[in-house]
Amino acid sequence: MTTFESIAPTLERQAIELPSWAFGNSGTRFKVFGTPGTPRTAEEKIADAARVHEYTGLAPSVALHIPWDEVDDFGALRSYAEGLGVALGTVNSNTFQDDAYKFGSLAHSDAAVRRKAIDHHLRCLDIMRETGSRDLKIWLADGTNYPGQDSLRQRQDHLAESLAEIYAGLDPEQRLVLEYKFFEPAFYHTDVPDWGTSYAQVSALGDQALTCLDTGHHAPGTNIEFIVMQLLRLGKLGSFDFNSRFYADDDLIVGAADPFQLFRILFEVVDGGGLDVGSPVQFMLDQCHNVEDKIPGQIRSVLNVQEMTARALLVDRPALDAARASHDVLGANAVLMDAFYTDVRPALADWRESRGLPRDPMAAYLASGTPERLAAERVGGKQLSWT
Ligand code: PSV
Ligand code: MN
Ligand code: MN
Repeated sequence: MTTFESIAPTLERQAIELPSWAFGNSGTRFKVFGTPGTPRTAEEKIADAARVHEYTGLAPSVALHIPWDEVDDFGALRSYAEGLGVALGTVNSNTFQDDAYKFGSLAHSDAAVRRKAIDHHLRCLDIMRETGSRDLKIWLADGTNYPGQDSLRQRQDHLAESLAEIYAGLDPEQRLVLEYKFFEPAFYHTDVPDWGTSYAQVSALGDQALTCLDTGHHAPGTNIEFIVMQLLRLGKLGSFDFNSRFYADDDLIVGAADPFQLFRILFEVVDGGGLDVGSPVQFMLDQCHNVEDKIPGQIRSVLNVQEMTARALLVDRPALDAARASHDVLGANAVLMDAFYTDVRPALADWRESRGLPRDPMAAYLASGTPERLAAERVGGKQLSWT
């Protein structure tokens, strides 16, 4: 039997990066609803992220999105964040909101558009030097809507050339992570639709280029944990964007739609060394809170990841190995399910308390008076949105 005490050191170093955009208003193409207390500046978003860390001890860094988090002085933003106990993390590029990118960005047929998109990424690398960030995360909206619209092959070649130029701009400690997504906003083809394409592209670049796996970016029924295993096995799993989905790229709270899937993913992470000291895997959330409050939404999210990580770590490894070796199919399955069905919440509450954190971070935050204070203070100015 695996004890909670034996898994505590691994839980202790768990870190989940929060996306700045989770604290802004968001919605669907039908409506973006405002929420009282929503940040109006990049600083206010970071302050909210720091609150999630203060209550959970799980979220020591916050990812930025450029230009959504554009400020005059990124060094000052870094000092501000550090003063609140969090670091600035992954920088996300954005080549999907500009008219110039109507037909693509890094994979566009026109060299002038590719130039503009490459320069944007090189500027992101400069920002990362000021913020102290390691990772440049690239998600591209590039693709086409109709068969024949553009050359699939040529776009892939252009993408490779563009990425090579960005890669050449990396400092030795910087990394490029290339995210894939099977559709949307393009509906016929997407230029980086799957892990294989991301893997092919980043492998051609070199060791500082890795793949980002967003859990919401797969077709229904995809065995995501298999992809996790394979990328870990190949040494190319750079980061996770955690969220959950019922239908498409829903960006709902991780572990909400399918906790068992999250468990299976984290079991493969544990198995593949993704939680070991020195692991290259960066754990991030990529979520939006359309109708629920944002800070509580992020608190719930990091706790969901922590709870499923604890369950995955509790798998009785010797018992599993023995069952597998003897081809005890149901026995092996039972070992996994026993861990999945273990309620780790009481042990986590005790452990949190022993580390000076609230037993119940959600209740503590809601009782703190902070939600009401933020709603009263943050009047005037323009609330920030996802876009
Ligand atoms: C768009 O699908 C997306 O949700 C990607 O997952 C990115 O990671 C995120 O936006 C931020 O650019
Ligand atoms: Mn993502
Ligand atoms: Mn997405």
